[in-house]
Amino acid sequence: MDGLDSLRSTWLEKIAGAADEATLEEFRVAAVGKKGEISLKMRELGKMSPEERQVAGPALNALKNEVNAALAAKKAALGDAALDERLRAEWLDVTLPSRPRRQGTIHPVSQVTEEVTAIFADMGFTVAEGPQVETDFYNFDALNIPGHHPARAEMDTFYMHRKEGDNRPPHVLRTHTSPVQIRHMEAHGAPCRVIAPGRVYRADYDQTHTPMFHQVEGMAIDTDISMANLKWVLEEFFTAFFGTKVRTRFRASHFPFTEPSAEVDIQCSFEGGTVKVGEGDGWLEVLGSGMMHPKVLQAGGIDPDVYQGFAFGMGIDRIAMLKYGVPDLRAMFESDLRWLKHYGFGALEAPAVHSGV
Ligand code: 2U9
Repeated sequence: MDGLDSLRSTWLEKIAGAADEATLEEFRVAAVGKKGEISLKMRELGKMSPEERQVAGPALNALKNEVNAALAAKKAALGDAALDERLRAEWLDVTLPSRPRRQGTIHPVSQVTEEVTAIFADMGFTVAEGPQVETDFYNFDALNIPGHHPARAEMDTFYMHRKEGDNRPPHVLRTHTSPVQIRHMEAHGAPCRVIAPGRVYRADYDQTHTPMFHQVEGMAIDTDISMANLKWVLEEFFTAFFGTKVRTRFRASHFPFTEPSAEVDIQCSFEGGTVKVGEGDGWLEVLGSGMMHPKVLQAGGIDPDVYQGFAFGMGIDRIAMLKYGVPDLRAMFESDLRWLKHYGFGALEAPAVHSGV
């Protein structure tokens, strides 16, 4: 049969030069597919004489086998090359350090709230929370601050808007966390030991006041509670909080919700413009306190003839500034990222009272 040699060399060359699997498939169809060049040649065998067929048949079969083998070999080679290319392109170094990600910090107020909570928890105090929008009953009346009392005006209260004709008593933004404790007494009764940390609001803005600030108040109610217990708890608290023995000084004072009442100073030194707590012979006022007024116990549903309690309140922001050297109260709540990066704590590096850091 004529032309088998050139057919062989044409197809073997084309197959060897196929750049990808799609081209190879085109060649397969054109060579050995149903209407391919070699298949058409095989059909010609029928028209031949038996002698001619005996020569041409095996030769064509051999050619077809050879082309099929070349196709298979090329297909495998192209597959290997494609895999090599993927492995090269998709290579990944899993040992590389990750890209830096912006991370937030723990605000000093959050940090100090955690510390305060941990210290009081050690002394058996639980944490209570309550609404920031309060009725004037819980914020004032229950705390022995009646309508005409100057403390209502003194506290620079934010009143919630009322529609005209709505004559319900006003809601206020709580001016202290004391209402939380009234609600706690109502719900749980006595005896109890509880602290109430949280946001409070007063319409006041200057170097040492922001309209929103943070307080922690606490109370302990039982049948044999006295000012002595109060003094011990507060000294224990300040000593743990500042990590050094801190003495306290009680000065007689007046609050509507406590009787007797005392303002509490902590021992400190003022040298070179810095305040150091727990040393020197200076005093710094940080806290108000006293024995809970019988009327306040009564408002919380507790019998003042059976129970007494001490109560105290202090500004979290102020003790945070003292402990961590924050100079300006107002910057605390400006959400300046540079300030937060400087004064904030890394989530994994925050000092913990229990780890002694
Ligand atoms: C109940 C009864 C009594 C909490 C108290 C103070 C005194 C006080 C101030 C400290 C600095 C507020 O953040 S501050 O401006 N607080 O002087 N707080 S006695 O007495 C209570 C609380 C709840 C039921």
